[in-house]
Amino acid sequence: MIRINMTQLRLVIGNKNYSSWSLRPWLALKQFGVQFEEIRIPLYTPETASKLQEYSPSRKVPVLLHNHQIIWDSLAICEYLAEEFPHLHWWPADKTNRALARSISAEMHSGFQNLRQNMPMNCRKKLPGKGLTPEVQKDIDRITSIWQEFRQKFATEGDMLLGKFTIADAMYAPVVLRFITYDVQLDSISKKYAEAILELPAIQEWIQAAKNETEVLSQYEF
Ligand SMILES: N[C@@H](CCC(=O)N[C@@H](CS)C(=O)NCC(=O)O)C(=O)O
Repeated sequence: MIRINMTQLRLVIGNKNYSSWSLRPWLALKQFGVQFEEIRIPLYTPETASKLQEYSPSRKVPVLLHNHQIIWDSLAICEYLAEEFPHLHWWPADKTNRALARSISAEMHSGFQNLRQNMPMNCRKKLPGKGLTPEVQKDIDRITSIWQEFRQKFATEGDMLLGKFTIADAMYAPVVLRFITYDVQLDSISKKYAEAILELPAIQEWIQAAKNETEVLSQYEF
């Protein structure tokens, strides 16, 4: 049964060590200074299905609960937040740049399956070289070509993909954490962008919380 008694923003997430989709809206909320309550449901336990069922129509995380509304799926949640708090500029103000930001966000949301499958997010671990198949390298090459193109284009406007932090950065932040875990070799521009993401206080907070978690999901450990 879906709980409908809700007036504040609440974000339902999975394990911080493993749930890359949860990190995306969580990071965007933190970056834009929006207060929210966090509901963490550890994934793949005997209780997970019944707990997810309480909140999530898709039985997946993340889910946002706000003003009697349930919004699920990371990108839909970010889009909802952008409409709900427009003064915070979750997307670039310029229409052309907004379309670019949306294009790379959608590309992340619907693609890079080889990377996702072979290099699952695991903030606690260091697994240099693991999972690096030729198909994964193709995903990495596409991601770093996006980072290079955007960082060169918006170099004078800030350290993030389109200068200031936008939803596009929230979408790519988990990739930065994967690149660190698997020690993926990066060109200098991509390395600098990865470092800028890693320096965000909210990312540090997430990593620290992930390290404090005790659940171990064997399917994401090699
Ligand atoms: N397209 C969804 C993907 C959500 C997703 O796959 N979430 C995973 C955790 S990262 C999940 O809830 N898995 C639980 C399950 O599949 O039972 C999004 O963008 O939010």
